[in-house]
Amino acid sequence: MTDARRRGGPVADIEEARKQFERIDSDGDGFITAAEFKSALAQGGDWNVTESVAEAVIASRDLNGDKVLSFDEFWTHLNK
Ligand SMILES: [Ca+2]
Ligand SMILES: [Ca+2]
Repeated sequence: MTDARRRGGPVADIEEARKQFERIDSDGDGFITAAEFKSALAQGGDWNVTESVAEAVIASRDLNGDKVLSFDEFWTHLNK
């Protein structure tokens, strides 16, 4: 986080974003599903996230309505 602060902008680091995306996308198909998002959060210690919460988060970031997040959608959200 200190790196991003040193650069001083709200623009996220695309390399970091890609790593984060790939960590969440556990089956590596290039899309994040609600189930993948939920287990990523659980691995981060956030066991309170239910499937429906994960679905709502995905839906709020899903630009084309296919119920999964592509890297573009993930990236767009980070840069909002
Ligand atoms: Ca996936
Ligand atoms: Ca989508």
